[in-house]
Amino acid sequence: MEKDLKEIASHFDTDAPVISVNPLGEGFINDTFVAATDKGSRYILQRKNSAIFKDVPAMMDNIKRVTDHLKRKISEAGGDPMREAMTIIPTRDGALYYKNGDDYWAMSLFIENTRSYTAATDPSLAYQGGKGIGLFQRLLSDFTEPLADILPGFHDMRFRLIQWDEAVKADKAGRVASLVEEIGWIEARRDRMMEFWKMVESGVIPRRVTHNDTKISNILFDTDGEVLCVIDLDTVLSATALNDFGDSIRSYANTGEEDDKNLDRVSMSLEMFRGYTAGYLSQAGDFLCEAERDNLAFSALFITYEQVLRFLMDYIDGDTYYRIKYPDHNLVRTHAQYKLLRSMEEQYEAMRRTVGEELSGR
Ligand code: GN1
Ligand code: MG
Repeated sequence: MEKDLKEIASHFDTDAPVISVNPLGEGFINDTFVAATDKGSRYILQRKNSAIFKDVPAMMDNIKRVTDHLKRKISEAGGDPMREAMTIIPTRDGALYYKNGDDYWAMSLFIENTRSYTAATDPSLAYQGGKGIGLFQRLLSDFTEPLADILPGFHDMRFRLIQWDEAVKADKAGRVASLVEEIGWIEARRDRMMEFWKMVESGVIPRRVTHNDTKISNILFDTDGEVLCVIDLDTVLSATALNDFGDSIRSYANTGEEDDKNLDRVSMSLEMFRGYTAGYLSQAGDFLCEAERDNLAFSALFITYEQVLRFLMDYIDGDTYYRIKYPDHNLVRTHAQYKLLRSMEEQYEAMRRTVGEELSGR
């Protein structure tokens, strides 16, 4: 395996020969490795999941155009484009990916001397994360060339509910009969979720270039705690900015793990919510329209609901999408995310108030 991985890495335009390749991180979708050269330089090597990303070339083209734009803007503002944005490393033939059999591989520069987290440890970290995503969206607010829609229907509630209805009907893994209560959680909220989604469909809530997978592990922080760089750009798409905000809250403000078996640990921390909101608005406050501001708090409920739906749907389908570590992992994830959703619902008025305070305090 190591030998094959080195062979794969050798196709990319690294500054020196790669001498080792080791696994990194815990992604649910792609396989990620660190490749090191005999000069000491390091690179991220990824096998993209082509069952999920059906058009890896178009995805890599999106990422390249977005990172080029970010780098231009970062340089103009006097920042360091090699540390504050991802750098895609092409193959020696100048392609953005290397195809080996059915597998697509891509490489980027490893950004040294950074910190990453799987959970927010204090509100100032949440503030920095919010600032990072707000800045990411702001720097891309003048990116006007269309991006390829490489994941049709990704955060589209109408599409997700169609998929959901089909999954429940097909009952591929024979699990539906045991999931009456969980299925009820989805059904009870579908109208409210569609009410929100219709505002996106009608354009009342605009589409922008957004990240679409803003959990805390997808941001690198500097060693002094400042936000540095947004990574994992596979899902960069034209979508609502609220998806990014909501998905961040789902991640930063959860007092437990995404797949916590101990539901007593899971709740939404209003303090983390405030921290993230303040950081996000420090960058995004000026470009968000009225309807976006008004729905910031709701977007956290929306994306958490979507995540309950996606984990449960994958469990119903027989675990074909998300990588699982044990047989009922997707059901455990479903329960943990539902507990988080309930906690958000209980605190919804306080969340709205907090957004209002942070907006007026700017
Ligand atoms: C997946 O692969 P990873 O961990 O970055 C998923 C996200 C989910 C997330 C749940 C393309 O992200 O949408 O929110 O898991 N990515 C895709 O943690 O489906
Ligand atoms: Mg991802």
